Amino acid sequence: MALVEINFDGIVGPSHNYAGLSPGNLAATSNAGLTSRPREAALEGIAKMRANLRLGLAQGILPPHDRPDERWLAALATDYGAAATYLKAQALSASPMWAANAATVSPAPDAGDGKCHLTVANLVTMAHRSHEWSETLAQLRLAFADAAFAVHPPVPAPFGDEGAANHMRLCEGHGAPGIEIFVYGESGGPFPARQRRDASEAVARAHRLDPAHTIFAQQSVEAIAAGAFHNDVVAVANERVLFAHELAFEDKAGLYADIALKAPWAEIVEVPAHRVSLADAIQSYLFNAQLVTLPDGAMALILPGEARGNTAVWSWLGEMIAGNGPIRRLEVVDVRQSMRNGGGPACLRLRVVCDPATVDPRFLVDEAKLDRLAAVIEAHWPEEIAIAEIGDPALISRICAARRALLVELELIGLLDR
Ligand code: SUG
Repeated sequence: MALVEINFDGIVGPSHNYAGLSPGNLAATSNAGLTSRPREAALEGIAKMRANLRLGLAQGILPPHDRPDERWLAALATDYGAAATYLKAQALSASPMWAANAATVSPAPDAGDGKCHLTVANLVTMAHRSHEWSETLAQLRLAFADAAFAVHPPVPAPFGDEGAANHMRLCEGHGAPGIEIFVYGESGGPFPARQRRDASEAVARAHRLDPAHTIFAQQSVEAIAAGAFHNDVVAVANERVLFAHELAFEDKAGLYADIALKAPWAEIVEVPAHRVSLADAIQSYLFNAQLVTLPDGAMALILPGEARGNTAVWSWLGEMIAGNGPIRRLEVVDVRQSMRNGGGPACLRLRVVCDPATVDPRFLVDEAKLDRLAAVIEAHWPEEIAIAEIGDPALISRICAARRALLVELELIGLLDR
């Protein structure tokens, strides 16, 4: 079977809320305190997956984590009842929905041992995300238990690693060997740089990548300062195309020269800052689109509605499509609830290039399964969470029951006993 790209979307958990936990993520901090709509959020995610299936793309899921994370609170010698309010919020966050931060993935053709490698991200920079890794590891070990895969535990602290959001792959076709670009940050701006070069280098070594086909590039300090807390807010790659903002990288000329050397067939589609400012790129999440290859070979950009709502972005995209570039089609999806926490279409998915027959089928979906998941969400997910409700025991039991119902539907109830 040929290798195909499967997008594994994080299902938005029943505890989705706006606690404003991520400094440097402007959407999350500016929406802090809003009332969230978990049911709507999860159904928006299901609708996005359905739309992608209808485009002929392969689709998988990663279920929500156990929230509140009592294991983490126990390690802090407390529990949900007794914990300080900020710890409650950090223990309850539905942040595992952003599957692009679950792991870094190197497909088999790039690895020295011919396996598809996944390294779980440690997410150590943000407290509410620092405890995701253990359940992510448990899920990935189940989903990718086949000998075709090697699933690695996270790089140790303090070397921050935020997974595929800071990693891009260029190749002539998904199943062909490619070059892998790891984008790291250096401190300097007002916000934390979440991806450390040491972590990226450790992941590349663990994945047995050929240094001749690997690039480490620094994200621009200016982009981080403007609110690009991950590279995937200012750049995205698919097969031979890199789609990036002019100000995404600290040493753009050096990176482009390295790409020309290591991947001479690559095409760079750059959006100039005089057409789309960094602020517009970040507000609209233009680059947090899913750049995908459709079954007919054409490339499509799956954009959040906010990109259509931004005049500078939409007019640039209109001209791009009218021209003769490699990206031929625009698809717009509504993931507004996730966007308010700084998570666009690309944040919600982890790309894995593999033979689908080697993946545990419980992690793959078709439309019929999505219908069943939507029914569980309709029946169990809270309609709203007001920020003052975060300590409410009735809400907590509802959140736990909702997740349990979903795991039963997915036949993944074993995840409860991890
Ligand atoms: O890590 N938001 C996430 C958004 C992650 C987006 N992912 C990618 N760009 N790939 C983050 O900042 C906000 C949660 C809160 O504040 O409750 C949050 O964690």
